[in-house]
Amino acid sequence: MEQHIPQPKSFGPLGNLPQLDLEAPVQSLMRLAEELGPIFRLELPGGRKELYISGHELVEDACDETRFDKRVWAPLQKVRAFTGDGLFTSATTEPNWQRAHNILLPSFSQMAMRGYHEMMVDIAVQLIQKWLRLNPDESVEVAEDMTRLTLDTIGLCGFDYRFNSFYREQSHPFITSMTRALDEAMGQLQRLNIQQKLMVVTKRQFQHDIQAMYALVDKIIAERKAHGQASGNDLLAHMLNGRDPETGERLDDENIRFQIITFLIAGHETTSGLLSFALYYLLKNPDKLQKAYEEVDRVLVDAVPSYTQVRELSYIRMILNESLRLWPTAPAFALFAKEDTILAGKYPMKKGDSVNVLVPIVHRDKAVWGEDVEAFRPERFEDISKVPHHAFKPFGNGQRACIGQQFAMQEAVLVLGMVLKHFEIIDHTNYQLKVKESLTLKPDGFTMRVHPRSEQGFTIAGVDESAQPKQ
Ligand code: HEM
Ligand code: LEH
Repeated sequence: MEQHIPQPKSFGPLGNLPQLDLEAPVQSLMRLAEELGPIFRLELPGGRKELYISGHELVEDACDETRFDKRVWAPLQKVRAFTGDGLFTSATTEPNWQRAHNILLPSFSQMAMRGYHEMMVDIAVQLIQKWLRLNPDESVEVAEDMTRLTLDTIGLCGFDYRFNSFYREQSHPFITSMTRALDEAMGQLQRLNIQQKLMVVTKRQFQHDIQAMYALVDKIIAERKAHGQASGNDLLAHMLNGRDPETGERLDDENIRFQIITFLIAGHETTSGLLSFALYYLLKNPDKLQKAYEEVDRVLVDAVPSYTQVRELSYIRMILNESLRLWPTAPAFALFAKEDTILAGKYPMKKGDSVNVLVPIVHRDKAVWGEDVEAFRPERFEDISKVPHHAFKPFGNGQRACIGQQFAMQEAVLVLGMVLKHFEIIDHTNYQLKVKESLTLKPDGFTMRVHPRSEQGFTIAGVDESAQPKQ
């Protein structure tokens, strides 16, 4: 028997928009899921009808790749204005998706991570040095510094380009354009066509930002070509020189531009949010923080961590997974039915019909995670065989899952490990979590204090910690 799907009362051409906080659409959707249950429907401007799912059975079934595939849904269509048929915003059936996937996969293997290690350390040391030079009464803007770090890391590892964000008070101009363009892309989702047409200045700014992003990327490509296309062994070298092993084809120049913008966006926003949420949860859970200190003191015994030591930080990795459970920084993805089917044996779907997965609610499904879903408990990830993988989807699904997952985790473990090795972290404002939304999620207005932990005064890349002011 066909099942009823709840939908809140809708308001003419605005649909269900009045029920949503437009500054925080994902959190509005989370609230609706809590009220209406594991599946509900919304009507959005432009006559768009969307199904949102968040129960583990529905999500597990929709993740069956024989029947469902990634949908480049409305938010991604908007981002596509500047990432074109790059990996993140192309349909699986577009020729450049498979081509780029085949060419770039080796750049994200566990083997490749070893090659990025020195560069990741280079940028992490810049963060540590900046924090070591603070006075005791100064505080750190957590998400802002983490964004500096993750942008500089993908810039250096991916393209041998230094954004040098730690030497700038304001964001790098690429980030200013990128942030504004992403905000505008998300804003467009909430406007009626007529409103959109009238926003002439906004539209002009959007086009200006897109051109500014293209200009930086084209400069990076031109400089590499000028130094001999074959130089380097980074992502850009693989994009320029790689051939699809199945067909022998290369990526064309326009697609390389889209891929670079994709990697600059994807490569830093989410990882920066992850590190920020992890620090927030550690501040609020002193017993977990203590366990983390014990691990870094035991494993990180040298001035800078080795690749192998980073791999040994298993509790730090569990902390990051638990942070991704509570606040998956890429909070939603969409799937469509490849043929007529019945979702979880209950909900008939026609070929092309789609569902949007609300990841933060899937990650709070009590049926699989237990009653204490709101508690921050990294120990859930201790025994990998006990993790309900079908209900843990922070990196998406199947062949369209995040290609940068290993990269993100390697970087985040390294940085969180180094931060905890060097600093006592202090919740000087008794920060109350407020989640800011653009394409991704981050703690809003989150600051903390950091005090050097070392008594004996070890050195890191030339900075003597014993020279720091003592409390
Ligand atoms: C795709 C999450 C870091 C590059 C995805 C998807 C998710 C995700 C959920 C699937 C989106 C969808 O189905 O529509 C995350 C999270 C990260 C992270 C939570 C950090 C904590 C990274 C990094 C990179 C990256 C560091 C690159 C260096 C990509 C790309 C795709 C993708 C290129 C598209 C893959 C494809 O469809 O072929 N990511 N990501 N991500 N991510 Fe990430
Ligand atoms: O749900 C959203 N918008 C609604 C409309 C709203 C008014 C309810 C809709 O249906 O359009 C906003 C949700 C946006 C979530 C997109 C998450 C994608 C994040 C991926 C980041 C890219 N990345 C980074 C690293 N790897 C990939």
